[in-house]
Amino acid sequence: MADANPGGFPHEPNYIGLNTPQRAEYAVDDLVVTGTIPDDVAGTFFRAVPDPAFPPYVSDAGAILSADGMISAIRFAGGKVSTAIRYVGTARHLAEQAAGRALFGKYRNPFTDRPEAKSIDRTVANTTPVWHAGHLLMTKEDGRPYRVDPVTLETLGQYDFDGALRSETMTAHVRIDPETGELFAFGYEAAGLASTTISYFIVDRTGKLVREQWFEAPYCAMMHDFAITRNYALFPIYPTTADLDRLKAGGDHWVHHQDLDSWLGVMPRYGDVSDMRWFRGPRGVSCYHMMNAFEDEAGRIHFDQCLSDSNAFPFIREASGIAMAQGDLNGRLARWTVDPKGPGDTISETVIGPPGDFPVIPADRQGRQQSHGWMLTMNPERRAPPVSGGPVGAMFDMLLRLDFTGAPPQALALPMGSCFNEPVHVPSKRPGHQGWLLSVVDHQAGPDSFAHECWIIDAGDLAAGPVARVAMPHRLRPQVHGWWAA
Ligand code: V55
Ligand code: FE
Repeated sequence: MADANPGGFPHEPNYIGLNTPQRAEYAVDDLVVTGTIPDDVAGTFFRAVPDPAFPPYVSDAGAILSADGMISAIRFAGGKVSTAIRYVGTARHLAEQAAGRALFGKYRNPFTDRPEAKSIDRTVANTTPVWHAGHLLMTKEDGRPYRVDPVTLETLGQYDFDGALRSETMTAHVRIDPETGELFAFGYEAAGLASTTISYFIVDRTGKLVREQWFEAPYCAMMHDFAITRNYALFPIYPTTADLDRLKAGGDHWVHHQDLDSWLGVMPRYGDVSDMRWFRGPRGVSCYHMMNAFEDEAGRIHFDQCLSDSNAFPFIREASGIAMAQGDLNGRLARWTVDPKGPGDTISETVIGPPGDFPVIPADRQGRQQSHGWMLTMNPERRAPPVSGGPVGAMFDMLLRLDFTGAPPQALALPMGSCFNEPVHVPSKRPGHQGWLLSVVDHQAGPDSFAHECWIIDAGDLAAGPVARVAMPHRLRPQVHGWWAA
């Protein structure tokens, strides 16, 4: 086990409370379970849990996004549960381990690195564990993924699809077609820091990269997620932008622009990037995660996203001189509708859900119209501050099931001092059953007192509360994304 003393870290929001560095690798079997684990829940809940191994030498509010990737596994087998967590052995992490101190400076600004860091790949592989074609990849949108052994959690090296990938980057939000098993992905800043080049690539169900194309974005934007339908690939561009001269001057990677247009790039998913059509969206909006996208019978495309009127991350608004409070962002689940064959470049927006993030649908609805989905939100009736933590600074305390066929929403609200991490969906083998949601729930009892449980919730009956709770053996920092591997 690594030294778990967080000494040397600054007393700043990124390093205190729920965000306190843990720096501990471990494996623990036979976790204590309360309730009954459903038979359907047999497999591994992989989680990306960033944790800084060394105190920073620069002041950087964005450091919450550049903590070293750790891969956490919660395994369910025969009614027993075990867990393990390990650092991803990135080139950056290994170099800092060897040096015994931080070598890399501000979030996504290599010009702030120490001289020894020059020419060492600086991605931290901390965002999503992606399971596809028997490969477990730890991803981060600023670089190429790292391959991790799904059993030992040992890092097998950086992954370029057997030499086939040209892009310098790959998104942490891939989309897997439920019928073809193909993985659709992209990378922005694909041709280098602050470049406007985007790669778009397809990996077949055996893990072979079969096609990669490059195209130019209207400007260099933070493209955190994208979407597919049966026939299209959809690339949203929101006006959070990077600039090489600002980076060279030691500045922030991202500045948000309230007065710049957003865009949705639409192309046939097996087509040529020269067929891309750009639809113009509202100015100044921002989104991290899409719930889904699909085509209707008339051939129109619907694109469902957790949208807000500015960037949801306070440190990015601050760097941009934008004085908007979190509560004034007008968050909403927004459906953008475009006609890929019609004239014009306009997007029409319909609000289909409340503010929130971490949207989830059943994997077999990817790219198809979803009848329901789940997401996290803030309990509008909570009378006390939320738990502090994560990149927004406040953790979600309510799980929602939204029904798009007309049924009322369902909610599971946590008591004060508790919060959800992003759930994963586990399908059920029982016909008609909507499956299960797994989420690590953090409980805060005092400024530095936290306990964590993995909850298993009936995805069709949220209000019933967890059917099983697994006590996690150690303190955990906030998770970014998770993945269920049966
Ligand atoms: C996000 C997370 C990131 C990142 C960019 O949740 C955006 C959004 C954990 O890393 O680098
Ligand atoms: Fe994300």
